[in-house]
Amino acid sequence: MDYRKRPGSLLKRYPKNPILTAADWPHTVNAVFNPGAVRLPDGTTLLLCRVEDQRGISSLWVARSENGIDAWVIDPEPILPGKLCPTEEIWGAEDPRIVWLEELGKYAITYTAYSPAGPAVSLALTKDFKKLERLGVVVPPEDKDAALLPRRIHGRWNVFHRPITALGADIWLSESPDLHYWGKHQMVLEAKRGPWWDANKIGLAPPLIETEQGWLMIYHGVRWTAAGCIYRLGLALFDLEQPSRCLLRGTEWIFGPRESYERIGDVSDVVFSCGYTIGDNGDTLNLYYGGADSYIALATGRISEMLDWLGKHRFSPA
Ligand code: M1P
Repeated sequence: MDYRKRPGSLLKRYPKNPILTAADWPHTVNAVFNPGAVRLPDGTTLLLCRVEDQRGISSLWVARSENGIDAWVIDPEPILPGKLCPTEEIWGAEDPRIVWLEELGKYAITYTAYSPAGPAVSLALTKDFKKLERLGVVVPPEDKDAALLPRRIHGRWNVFHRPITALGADIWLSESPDLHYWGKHQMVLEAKRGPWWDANKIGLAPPLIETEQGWLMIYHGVRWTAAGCIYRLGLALFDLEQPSRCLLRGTEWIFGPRESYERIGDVSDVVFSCGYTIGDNGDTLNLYYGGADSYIALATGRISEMLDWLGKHRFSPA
């Protein structure tokens, strides 16, 4: 019996998970996980999958499906790092987040560019997931888990990201007038301390979701145990016009490793999400996530229920 099965979960797993694995790739790879996601104008779901080869280097591959569940068609080549690999990503590209920028008519892909200098956040723009316009490193190492907001706020672009500082691994926000020069860096969500599920290390999961109540953030929290880390997902809400201002933070995690494809893999006990699509009703959230750094899985929930839950499970610092 699985004692962790709990009724009323905010996110329901697709029963035939995992939906994509290394076995789906046209050649031998080690693992397929942590995809960015977007629904294209024709309704197709596009996943930008992190594919780790048998050297240990990751690249980003486009996979498309009409229903977002199965019959994935995988591009013949990775889109990143690409043939002209810049030095900041000679150890690969990882964990992409995709946001549609209406003002530019382009998708922004923020991803971890990995090199001997450490992981950094890089930004590329694309209209079609074929040609890329590289803007390069946005914030230097050590930093990752980044996503833009989809529109300017008071004339500025905003990027959430997760640097490692003397204080630890917390979520920060930076602003830019032009997507090239970034400043006004500030910490916006601090990892807790002590026994909490989100103590010591947190990071942005997929891009934030714009709602009438604020920017809904799904973030991962890392619990360190004697047996290793447990990566789980929780919720927070940020002010629409002042996105550095956290309005609500949930007390408990809402989704954690439970099934074998989340519990057993290259890194066990990990659920790690970089992307979602939203259904035509504007409320259904299809959350794509990596299980155990090995597989891609899908869970579905409702944004409205997440907001209700957050109002009832708000964290108040003691
Ligand atoms: O192994 C779990 C995750 O570890 C890293 O995430 P973070 O630095 O936020 O803890 C990343 O390498 C991620 O890809 C991986 O899933």
